[in-house]
Order: sequence, then C-alpha cells, then structure tokens
Amino acid sequence: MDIVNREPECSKPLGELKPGPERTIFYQLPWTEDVIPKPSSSQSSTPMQMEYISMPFNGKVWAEVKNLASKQIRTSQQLIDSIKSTNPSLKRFSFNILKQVVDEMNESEQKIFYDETFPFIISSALALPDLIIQPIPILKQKMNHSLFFSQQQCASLLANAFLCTFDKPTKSKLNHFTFTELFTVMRPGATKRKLEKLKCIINYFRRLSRNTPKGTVTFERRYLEAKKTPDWSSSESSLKRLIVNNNGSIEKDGIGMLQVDFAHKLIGGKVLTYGMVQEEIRFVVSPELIVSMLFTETMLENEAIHIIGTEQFNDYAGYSDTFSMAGDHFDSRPLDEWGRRFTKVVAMDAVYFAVDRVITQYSKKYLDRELTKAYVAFMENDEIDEKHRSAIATGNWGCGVYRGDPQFKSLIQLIAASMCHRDLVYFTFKDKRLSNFESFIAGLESEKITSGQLYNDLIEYGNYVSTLVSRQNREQVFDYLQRKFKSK
Ligand code: AR6
Repeated sequence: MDIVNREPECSKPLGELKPGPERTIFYQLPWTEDVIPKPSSSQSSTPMQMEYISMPFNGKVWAEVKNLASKQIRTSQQLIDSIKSTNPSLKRFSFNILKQVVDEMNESEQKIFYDETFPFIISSALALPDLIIQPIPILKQKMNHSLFFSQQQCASLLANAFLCTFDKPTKSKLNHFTFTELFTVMRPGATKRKLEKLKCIINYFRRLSRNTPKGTVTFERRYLEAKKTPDWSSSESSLKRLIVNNNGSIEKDGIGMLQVDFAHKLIGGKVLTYGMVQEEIRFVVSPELIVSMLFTETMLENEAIHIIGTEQFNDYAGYSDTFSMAGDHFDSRPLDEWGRRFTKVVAMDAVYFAVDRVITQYSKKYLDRELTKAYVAFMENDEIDEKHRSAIATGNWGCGVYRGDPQFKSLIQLIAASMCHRDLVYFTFKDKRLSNFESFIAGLESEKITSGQLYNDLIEYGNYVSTLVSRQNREQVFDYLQRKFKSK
C-alpha cells in the first residue's frame, strides 16, 4: 500500500484554470485560499448545443418558498406542513421520515435544528439566484464537459433539494433532484435506512450553517468515442501492480487514489430513495456528490463521471440495513491549486445480471463492455506521465447487487488499469470468492504476460464456460488460469 502513487504526493502542478469549451465555471477565477468564491456569470464558449436545468426560482413555487423564511417552525408537524405547503405536488408524500428524524432528536439537537440548521437550509436555498448566476448545462450523453462549483453553491443546490423545489425533469435520462422520497416511506423495510441517510444530510447542513467552506468541486463527464476504444487483444502494456487489501475500504484507505464508485448508470442510484450499498453510502457521507444527480444524464457504456474535491462530513458504521450515521467526520485532505480537496471519485456502472443471466457475464460482449467502462473511468491525458498517475482504489465492482463474479471483474479492472498505466489497490471486503486472490496475483506476476494476453485468456475462459453442460462444476477463473500457466 505504501508503494503506490497517491495524491497530492504524485500530482503534477495543474497550471492556471481557464474557462474553455469543455468547462463551465460558476465562480470567479482565480480561486484564492481563505476566500469564499464569488459567483460568476461568464459563459463558456461551447461549440455544442447546450441544454440547461430549469431553475426553481424561475417557477411558480418560488414565492411560496420565500414565505418559509418568515414562518414560525418549532414542531415536526409544522416543519413538514410548511415544506409541503410550498407546492401542491408534494401533497401525496407523507414526509413521515422527516418527521420521525426530528422527533427522535433530543431536546438540544432539536433546538439546534430549529434555531440554526433549518433556517440555514431556507436561507441557503433562497440564495440560489444570487449564488448561481448562469444557467447550469445538462451533462448530456456523449459530452466531454466539466462543471465547476464552489462548495457554497453545492450547498445551495442541496438545500433546494431539501425543500423539494426542483421540478421533476421532463426527460427520463435525468434524476429528480429532490428529497421527497427520502422524507417518506414508500415501501416497507426502508425506514431505518432512510432515517440514517437523513441524519447524514441534516448533519451536513448543521456543519455548513456554522462554517461556510471555501473550496470547490468539479463534476466531469467523460466519453470515449468508439473509434478511440483500444484493441484489447493486441495491447502490449505490461500488467501493473495489483495490491490486495482484505480489511480496508475504498474511502478510508484509498486516500489520494482514484476511488471507484460502484455506480448505477443514473448516477447516485437509489441514494435519494431506499438504496444503501456502496454508492449510496459514499454519497451520504460526502453529500456534495449528490449534486451530480441534478444535471448528469444516464451514462452510456463508454462514459464515466469524475467528481473531484468533495468533502466528507459524516462517519458511518455498518452496511445496508445495519448502516448507521456515526457522527462527524472532519476531513483534513489538503486542497489543490483550484481549491478542490484531493479526493477523486469516479462513478462507473457495471452491468446488472439477473439471476438467470449470471452466466452470460463471461461472454465477449460483456467482457468488452466492462473493459470499455473501466478504461474510460481510469484513463488520463496522454501528457500526464505515469509517475503522476495515482493508483486506483477499487474492489468488488458490479459484484454485489449486480451479481458479477469478483474473480473475473478484478482481472477486467486490472487490464484497464494497466492499459492506463496505473496501479490498482483492490479492497476485497472479505469476499470469500477471493480467498486465493493474493496467491493467484503472485502467480500472475511471475508469468510476465501483457494486458492483451490476459484479455485473450479471459476470452478463452468465456469460451470454456459456454461449452459446459453443467454450470455447477465450473472451474473458477483463477483456478483455470493457474492450471493453464502451470501446464505451459
Ligand atoms: N469499500 C470497498 N468495497 C466495498 C465497499 C467499500 N466501502 N462497500 C461495498 N464493497 P454494490 P454493485 C464491496 O453491491 O454490485 C447501488 O445501488 C462489497 O463486497 O454496492 O456494482 C448502485 O447505485 C459489495 O458487495 O455494487 C447500483 O445500482 C461490493 O463491493 C448498484 O448498487 C459491491 O457493492 C451497484 O451494484
């Protein structure tokens, strides 16, 4: 773990940040330490046809939202009634989770909520037209474009999601950026998860109400054109290091690395509804990640989203139904020259395999699909030398809810990382299917094969699986390859 590249130690100076056709910057440049960034209206000169998010302050409900500031709110019933009163479309939601979260607070927590946190949410939401003074482009499919926001602007957007002011987008390729479903139990079983998520969100606003952060966050959509997709089988890249870590987690121990988000193709997945696995956890401990859900269209197979600079506000314990908010996290990551924390998350969605389709994952079609996805997620500009490329912190991508095979997927990720000249740190999360991982990797290293050769081995394995009559006795990928190496 100590030998792999991490930021900031491995990073190269960024140079001056300038607006350009692939960037929209919502604050004035240059960013300076210890100053809250000021809003900017300068448009980027975009060659592409842009479409924009419709902002709540241009709609009918805004006058009602403004009224919230003058309301006396001291009980949970008043709280939910007043938010719901801003928009008739909110009537059908009970907001019972929001009510419960506040009811379960002790007296002093409630006092802080009513005196500080909720008034901050209102004022931060209402500041939106003063803070974001140019339209927000939709990060549409096939677009290489980045949006640069200050952390204060992110908070204002999230405060609007809390007050449920954004309309449901007319396009199905976008999420609805609102907390309505998080505030309400829609299906049985999710109550505890939603309560814990909401505690994280409320704690984020409490922290912001006391201290306005001065940093910035970038949301970058990247698209790899089909003609730029490498020919996997002929890759001469030698395999990079894969370090197995059995006890750590991506966000805790992958500090300074490119941290993989095991994403849904609609970024954020079910974070604003009932889900509570890797992606949702990552997003609620660092709520600025949720901002991506406002403007990011569904990812295509050859797309990934990089989010740079988010701050972690919450600690947590448990996972899924046992997840609980475990208090404040004080994020001590340094900021880069553009004001962003040295925390890079990449959202990449694996393929979901239904129970009766699990076996299809070894086909060339899905192998190529996953490889393309990992490649677009891991690639760097050609000018960036290998020594400046951080390692990738990943793990059982696509192997939980999505039912992938971690042995097969780990090798796919290793090929992609190697072709992008980056080491990989693999957090196994104690998955039993990877019990022989370290010895397998040691054997693989001694074979000195190229990425292309490993790819061809995976193709061969897929062919082997497809010829089996009974899938029960299938030889696992690691065993299959180990036997093959030995027999050579
Ligand atoms: N660090 C390292 N490994 C982890 C961590 C962590 N913090 N958390 C979980 N794992 P899953 P998927 C391991 O199911 O299959 C979401 O709803 C653990 O072994 O989240 O790609 C998204 O929005 C776990 O079983 O990823 C998508 O809709 C495995 O990673 C969907 O789930 C996979 O985690 C994606 O499902």
